[in-house]
Amino acid sequence: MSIQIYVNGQYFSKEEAKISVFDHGFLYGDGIFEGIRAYGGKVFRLKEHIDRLYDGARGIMLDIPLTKQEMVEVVLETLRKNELKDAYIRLVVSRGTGDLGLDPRKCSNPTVICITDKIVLYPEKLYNEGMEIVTAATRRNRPEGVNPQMKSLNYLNNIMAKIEANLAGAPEAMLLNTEDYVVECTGDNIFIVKDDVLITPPPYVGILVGITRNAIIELAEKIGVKVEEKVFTRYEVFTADECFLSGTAAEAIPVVKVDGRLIADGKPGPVTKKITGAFKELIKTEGTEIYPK
Ligand code: PXG
Repeated sequence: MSIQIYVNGQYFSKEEAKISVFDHGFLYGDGIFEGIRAYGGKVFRLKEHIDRLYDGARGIMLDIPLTKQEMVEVVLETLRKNELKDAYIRLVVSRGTGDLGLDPRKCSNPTVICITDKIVLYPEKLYNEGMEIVTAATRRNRPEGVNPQMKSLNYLNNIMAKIEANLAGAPEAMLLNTEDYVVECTGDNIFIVKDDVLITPPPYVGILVGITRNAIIELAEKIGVKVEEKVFTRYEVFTADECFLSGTAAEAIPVVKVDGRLIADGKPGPVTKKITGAFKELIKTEGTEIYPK
């Protein structure tokens, strides 16, 4: 059976789900999106994802034609139509169909899309043994421009860094901001551990404030790991005791080598293991039921 995709209130097969070539999401990357996960029939932190979507819409002055509650229903209904319990969910809201000019006033109806599908993860080996990442020469775009806090459809900054990762044969690339501080990776937030303190960059340096990142900060505090949101440099990653990445797709994944430098002994560390384990428990217990009893 082909998957059913929500487009502006109707469901279409993968082959039939289409948008206009005049959609400004396509022409200009004018829009926003979300990547969400469902585990065992429960959608993880759905409210937080919907809130971030609507915050991004406010940032680009896009009026989403649905209430937040209606958007929640779109997500749940699309999952039900596809009979999914474990899934990756992609919400996209674009400016909609306009003319060839930039002016968003020419776009009267935003396009709303919800795609739900099975998830493809990093290979299991990377979770057990950790992965190797590289620093991209491409810098994270400045918050004064397209603020990284908005999950905008303009992902070229991240894609260019991803190409650098691909060229280096690494699954992820670490990005610095224009002040040389580490900010995040192309599709993941970054954490280091130094002297038993968990450190991650603060939002203002230019990161997507990850839903997974926030969950990990909460978990760490709960299990007695001290957390600090502060800036750090590439050198502090090389000399960290531990490093890991977080994201909806990747969950929490250890990093054991950066630009050829082993992190400590090159094995996933104890804090990383504790947090990864706690996160695996959290996703089992928490979430919005797709099929309420
Ligand atoms: N930073 C960036 C730039 C992201 O795009 C995260 C951090 C993690 O945020 P969450 O809320 O998911 O914990 C993301 C999320 C992919 C892919 O293919 C990843 C994301 C978006 C789209 C695709 O890996 N990112």
